[in-house]
Amino acid sequence: MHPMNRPLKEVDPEIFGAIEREINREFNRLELIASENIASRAVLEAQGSVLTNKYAEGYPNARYYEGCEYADEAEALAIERGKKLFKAPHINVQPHSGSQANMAVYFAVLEPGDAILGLSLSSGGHLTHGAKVNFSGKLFRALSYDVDPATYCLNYDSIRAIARKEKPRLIVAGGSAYNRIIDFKEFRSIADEIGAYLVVDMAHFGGLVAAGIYPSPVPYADFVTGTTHKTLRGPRGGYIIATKEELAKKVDKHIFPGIQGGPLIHVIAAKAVCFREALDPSFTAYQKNVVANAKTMASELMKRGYKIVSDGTDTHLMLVDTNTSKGLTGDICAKALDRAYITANKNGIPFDPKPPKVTSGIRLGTPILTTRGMGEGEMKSVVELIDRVLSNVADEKTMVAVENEVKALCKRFPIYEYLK
Ligand code: DSN
Repeated sequence: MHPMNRPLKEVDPEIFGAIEREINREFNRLELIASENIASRAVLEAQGSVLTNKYAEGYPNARYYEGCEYADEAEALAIERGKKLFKAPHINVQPHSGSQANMAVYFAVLEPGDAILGLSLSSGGHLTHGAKVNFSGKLFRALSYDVDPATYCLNYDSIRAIARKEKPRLIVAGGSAYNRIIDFKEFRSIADEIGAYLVVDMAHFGGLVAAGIYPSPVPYADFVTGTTHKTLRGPRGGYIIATKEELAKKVDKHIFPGIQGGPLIHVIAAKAVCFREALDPSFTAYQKNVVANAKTMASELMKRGYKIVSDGTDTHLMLVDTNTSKGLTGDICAKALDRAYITANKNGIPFDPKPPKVTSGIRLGTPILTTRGMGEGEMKSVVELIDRVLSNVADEKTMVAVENEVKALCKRFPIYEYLK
């Protein structure tokens, strides 16, 4: 047999071991990172396929390489299903990530130095919405809006006032830690008033939109960008929806050849699988449970005296103000939880005085626990475990006890059995 047939275990025991350990980590821990999910076996199979071998620069039926007929099949299916899922006239499934999706959109319609207006990082925006350390803040004149200091929700009057004064060429709605329904119609009216493009980054809530349980930005935005690996539960990657024909052409050119070369056809095939799974009615039921679980988690935390930013959630995620609730930084809380096998991330809260590596809060999300099949009863148990850890962050005995309870809970809701 050709030596290329040797299994990973034999060829590279170190990488094989790291993957085995990651499987065990995912199996045995409560993953509450709001931007993560567990991709299906079908998604993983497509992503781990020989399609990784193929160069297919260009788009279906218009490639710069020969031998692309099966790559075309995969990408055409991803496009067809993506359009159906989001009721969109055009979707580009080639962005390697959400950041690259946003970059291609900006490059398609802006010149360096143009002004963009997005949600500030500390109010829940993403790096690519104009953060100083990001290309978006370096190449463009980045302006930001914050959440309202009283409600911690978006205040459209104040966004409109900034837009009128600064006249950005492009407005971005959406974010990574904002968990309330966004009024896209209102954003459209603000953008129209000043002749700006409207981009909605639905990387986080795209799965909820696909399931029809969060308003779709597609009827309002010029571009909608997103990722396939978060609530959508597919492979790691991005996509761009363009709602007007001339913008579709521009953005396609700016993905390839603008900022990317060969598309990751194996990932695009996995995106097609993800869209197919998301078109199934069971996906709507899943997303309903994701949001119901997040609401239960938020209200149970509040019952125990925790301050949740904006006092609840409409989505899959919430921000816990750990400083107000417990006098603890987000960093200390996230580390203590991880020690007890509960994985979350520290996260700045709106107007956070603490730096991003410390923060005053943590972000919690329910996509993974829900994929595992957990429901209301389990959310209550998880909150009880979180509370025990955060009330005893320096007590190793508590950590061991919680770790054991987490492992027992995870055993009742197994994942990836076929890999064991
Ligand atoms: N890094 C992602 C998140 O965790 O929300 C945003 O893309």
